[in-house]
Amino acid sequence: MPSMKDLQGRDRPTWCPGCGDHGVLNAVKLAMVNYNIEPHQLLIVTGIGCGSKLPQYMWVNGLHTLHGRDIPIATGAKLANHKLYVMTVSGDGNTYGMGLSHLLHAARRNINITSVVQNNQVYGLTKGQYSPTSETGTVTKTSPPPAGAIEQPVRPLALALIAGATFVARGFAKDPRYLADIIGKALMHRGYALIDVLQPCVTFNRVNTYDWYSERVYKVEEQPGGYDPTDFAAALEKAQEWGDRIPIGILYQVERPTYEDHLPAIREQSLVELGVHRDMAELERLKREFM
Ligand SMILES: Cc1ncc(C[n+]2csc(CCOP(=O)(O)OP(=O)(O)O)c2C)c(N)n1
Ligand code: SF4
Repeated sequence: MPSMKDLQGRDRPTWCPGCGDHGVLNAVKLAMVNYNIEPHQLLIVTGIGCGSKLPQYMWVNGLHTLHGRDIPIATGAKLANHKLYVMTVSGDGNTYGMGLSHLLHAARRNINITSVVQNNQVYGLTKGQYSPTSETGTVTKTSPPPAGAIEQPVRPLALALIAGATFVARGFAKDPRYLADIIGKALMHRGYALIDVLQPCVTFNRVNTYDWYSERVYKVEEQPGGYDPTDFAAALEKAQEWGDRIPIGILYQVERPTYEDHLPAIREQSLVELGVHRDMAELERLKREFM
């Protein structure tokens, strides 16, 4: 079983002091400790953004890819080696902007990967422009006053549910233990899991602060009467609840065959285990036939 110390990276995070990404990093490491996942068993694929630097700061397999393209690359990795735990970690700009179509297709295919989205409602790395989850009216450098952002914000959890995700959850960076439990359960889940994380950007988002969230968040399983995470209608309602009260926890979890389950070639064995058979004579013959 790895310890938190084993997972310590060589580089120290360059995130701003107090950034919610520190909590997400702790939660990922804690999930690996609590669920006994060794570094070689997990691949973290990231896009581009402040939060996407996460695997650089811990001891794990990390793959830093193009902005918005972490999910298709994670999908390829999972199909090549379905015995690996595969997770994407990226910001809301990366995943709900350029990467949104990939998220929807991963959800409907039920690819067995987990996406952790650090949702700070701005573009952090490029200095605070509004993002797909910025509320209408949010004033930033790219959404100036008096109107601010003129679009409706993306509601990612509702979109993921409609697309067919089999695990849909929300965490809060201020509570890494609770988030770690959600991440661990998502990694153990067979199918596409989306975890939206409320991640305060202390430098560029002065509205959605730790205090702002603390006054609003509540855990779904602690609400009066409890909560049934297999109830799709209830999950869809919770996924759209945003304002005075914001639900966190596992909103939805059901079983459905994964994409890999439908592929006989890789169901039993990983492609990486098949080995490469190179018949050079046959290659020469093919070359002569087509060239
Ligand atoms: C194709 C492409 N478009 C735009 C950019 C510029 N860019 C880099 S990071 C970023 C946004 C980062 O915001 P987010 O994904 O929310 O992550 P955060 O920095 O907030 O963690 C953008 C637009 C890029 N690198 N590649
Ligand atoms: S700019 Fe925001 S998201 Fe980026 S490191 Fe600083 S606080 Fe975190």
